[in-house]
Amino acid sequence: MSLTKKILIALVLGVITGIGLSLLPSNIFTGVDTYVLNPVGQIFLNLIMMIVVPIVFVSIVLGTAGLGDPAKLGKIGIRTIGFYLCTTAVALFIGLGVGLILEPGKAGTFDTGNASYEEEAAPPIMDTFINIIPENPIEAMSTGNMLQIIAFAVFIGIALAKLSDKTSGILRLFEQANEILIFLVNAIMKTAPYGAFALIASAIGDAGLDALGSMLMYMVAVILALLIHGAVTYSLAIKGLGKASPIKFYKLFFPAMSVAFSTSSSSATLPVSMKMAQERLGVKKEISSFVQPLGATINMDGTAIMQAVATVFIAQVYAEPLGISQMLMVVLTATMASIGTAGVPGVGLIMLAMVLKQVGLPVDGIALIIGVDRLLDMLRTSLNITGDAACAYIISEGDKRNEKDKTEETA
Ligand code: DAS
Repeated sequence: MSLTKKILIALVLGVITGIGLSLLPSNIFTGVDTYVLNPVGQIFLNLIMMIVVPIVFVSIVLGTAGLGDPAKLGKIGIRTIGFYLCTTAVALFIGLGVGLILEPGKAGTFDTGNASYEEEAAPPIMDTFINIIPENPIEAMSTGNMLQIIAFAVFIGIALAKLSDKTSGILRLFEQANEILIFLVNAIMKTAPYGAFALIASAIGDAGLDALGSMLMYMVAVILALLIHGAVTYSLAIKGLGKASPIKFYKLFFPAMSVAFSTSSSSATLPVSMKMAQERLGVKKEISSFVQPLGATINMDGTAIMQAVATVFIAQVYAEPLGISQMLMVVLTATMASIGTAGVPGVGLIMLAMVLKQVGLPVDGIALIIGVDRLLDMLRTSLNITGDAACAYIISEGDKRNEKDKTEETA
């Protein structure tokens, strides 16, 4: 049986188990979660988080060195960031539109009196740009600062490309390190069904059917917007720019989406999403190794959708309708906010506090949605990494067409 089928079955069984546990006395769920679900889920998470930093660093060094010409790297960088900013802005408009049409904040009564949320400070945007260059690359790796790891790896890769023959031994070392890491990804992926089962059962059991019921319209609005963005925006881009079948793209990339769903972490899914893009979608390694790690950090369209819907939902609950200028501010703030935060579980809520403050809405409103956020985080993280892979695929296919045209010209 394929890995995809095993993960799908594991997820279905996990949902059933989670619903079953939420119907039992809470102490039973607590016991099962503490001694079974959480340990299994956390071990799976730790296994893939263990290789994120080494695989991102090694892949980007090899990818950058493989591109050779820094000018080509610059071109790919501009196309990548352009694609990411455009799709995130589209995602935000879709989220705002669905929120305004479905009006989830008016679909029931919500207890705003006791709602309180202690916001965590998100990094100021300018600091994020300045701090992309690491003072201490080893500290960047030990703290998992993805943007700094990417920047350092790009410098090393450019140096290897420029020094070429003088450092061929080092390049070979990186290639062999990459082989080791790919072997480890394959081995760890065999545990994915168990991890997926445990994580989804724990998330559903923890949320409880009551929370799911009262927040149903909010969840429907977020899920609908996520589906529209995936089925329309990305499909049009894959078809129009990538000249490929979106259905085939999603079928081949699905295992990575399921790992993202299970882990709620773009960064943790990176080893698998790069493996699927390169081996199944045929994305050139040097492009995948640069575009996807960058995307896991700065491109979060699924998160942007949640933030747009949540902002409209909170505005409706507190009866503070959003004006056009406030909605444009949501688009700008949420697009910029996603750049500085790593792809880890729950980061979307940290950024949401920034967006709400920017448009003058009560941050305490986050307390209304936090109960179902982990389940939505699973779905939006799957969309986040799909956008990264779609971008890598489109840029890779364009690069292949350019090379083919050049070959035909010289022939
Ligand atoms: N879990 C985040 C990610 O890894 C997204 C989010 O929190 O919204 O992409």
